[in-house]
Amino acid sequence: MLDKSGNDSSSYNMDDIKFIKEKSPVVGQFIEDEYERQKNNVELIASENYCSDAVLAACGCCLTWKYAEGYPYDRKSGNTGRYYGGTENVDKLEEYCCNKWREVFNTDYHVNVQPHSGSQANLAAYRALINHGDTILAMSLNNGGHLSHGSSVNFSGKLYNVVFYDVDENGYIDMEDVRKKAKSYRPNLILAGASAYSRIIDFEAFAKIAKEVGAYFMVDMAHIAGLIAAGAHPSPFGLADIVTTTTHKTLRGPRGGLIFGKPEFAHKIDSAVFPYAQGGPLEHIIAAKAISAEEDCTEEYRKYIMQVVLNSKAFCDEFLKLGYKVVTGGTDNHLFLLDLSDFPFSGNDLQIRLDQEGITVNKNAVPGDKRPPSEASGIRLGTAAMTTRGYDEDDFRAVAGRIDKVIKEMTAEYEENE
Ligand code: DSN
Repeated sequence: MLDKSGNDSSSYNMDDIKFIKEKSPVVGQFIEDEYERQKNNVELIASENYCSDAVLAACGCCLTWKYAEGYPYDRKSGNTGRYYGGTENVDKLEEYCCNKWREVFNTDYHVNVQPHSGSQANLAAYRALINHGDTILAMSLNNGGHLSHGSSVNFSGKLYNVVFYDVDENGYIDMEDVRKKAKSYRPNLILAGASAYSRIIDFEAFAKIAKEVGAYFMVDMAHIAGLIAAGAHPSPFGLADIVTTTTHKTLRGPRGGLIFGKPEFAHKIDSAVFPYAQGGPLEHIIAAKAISAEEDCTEEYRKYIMQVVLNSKAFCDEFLKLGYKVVTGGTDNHLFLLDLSDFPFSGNDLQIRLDQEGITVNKNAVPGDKRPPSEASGIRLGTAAMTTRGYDEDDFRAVAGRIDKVIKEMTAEYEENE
C-alpha cells in the first residue's frame, strides 16, 4: 500500500512490474510509468481509490483462466447452473462473495456480483425492471448524474425515454421538482444516484414519490457505497427495488459492479446480467470483490470512511475560507465541486495545469454550466484515494493552498494577456 509520500510498504507492485518488464519491456514500461505517476501525484479524482495488495493480487490470479457462464445455483434443480464443467471452486467463491456483500450492507437483498462495471450493472438493472421505450426519471449528467442515467449519447438515453429532475438554485436536488415531474410524466422507474453530488440523497423521499406514482425505485450508489457501508450516509436498502454500485470507488475494491435487488427480482436480475448483458463472469475479479467485501466489514474500514468525510469537509471549508464558490456551498460526503464559472479559464484549463503540478483532478460541469462538457466550469475534488494513503485534514488544507496558488497564477496570466 502507498503512503502519503509515495512509499510502497509492499514489494508486490515492484516485483510484479519487474517481472512484466522482463517479458514485455514495452508494456512493462507503460505500467511502471503509470505506477510512478500514481505514487508521486496527489490523486483527487473522486471515483478513484487504491485497493489493497490482496485485492490487486487476486485481479491477476489463475481464476482469469476460467470460463463459468451461468450461476453457481440453478433455482429449479438446486444444482450448479453453469454452462461449463470444472466450476466447483468458482461456484463456492461466487456464493461466498454474494454472502459477504450482503454482510457489508446488512441486507437480505439478492445480489449479483458478475457485472463488469457500473454501467453494465445499470444496463442489466433497467432490463430487469422495465421495457425499452419506458420512461425513467433521473438526474442529468450536467447536474451531477451519470452517463448511464439517460444521457442522449449513452445506451440509456437511446433505449429509454428519459426525463430529468432539476437541482435548485443552490445545487441541491429539488425534491419538489422530482414529485412534480413524477406526477406529470408517470415514469416507470425513478432513479436516484449521482457521480458529482456532494449532499445526502434523501432515499426515503424518493421512495415515497415512486410509491405515489407506481414507479419502480432504483438507486445507483456507486459513489457513496462506502459511506453507506460504514453508516456515513443513509442506506437505500429496504427502500429501493434495485441498488447498483461499482466496487472500486469508496468501496476500495477492484474495478467492477454489483446489483442488489429485492428477492422478488432475483431471477430477472440474474438473467439481465447473463445472458442478456454479459457472457462469462470474471472470476478473478469476483475473488477480488470478495476480498474487498471482507475488508469493508472491518472497524478499520469504518474509521477510514469517517476520515474520508472529515477530510472532505476540511478540504471544502478551506476553499470556502479562501473565497471560492462550491456547488451547494459545502459537502456531506467524499467529494465537492469547485465552481469556476466566474473565472476566465475553464475546468479543463485548470485540470491540465494541475496535472503539470502533480495534482490529478477532473473537469466537471456545474449546474447551469455555460461552457460545453469538454471545457466545463468546474473541477470535482474527492478525498477517498488520498485518505487511503494516510492524508488527514491538515494535508488536505495544504493541497487546497497549492490549488489556490495555481488558480491565482492562472488568473494573473489571463489578466496580463487581456
Ligand atoms: N465515471 C465515473 C466517475 O468518475 O464518477 C462514474 O462511473
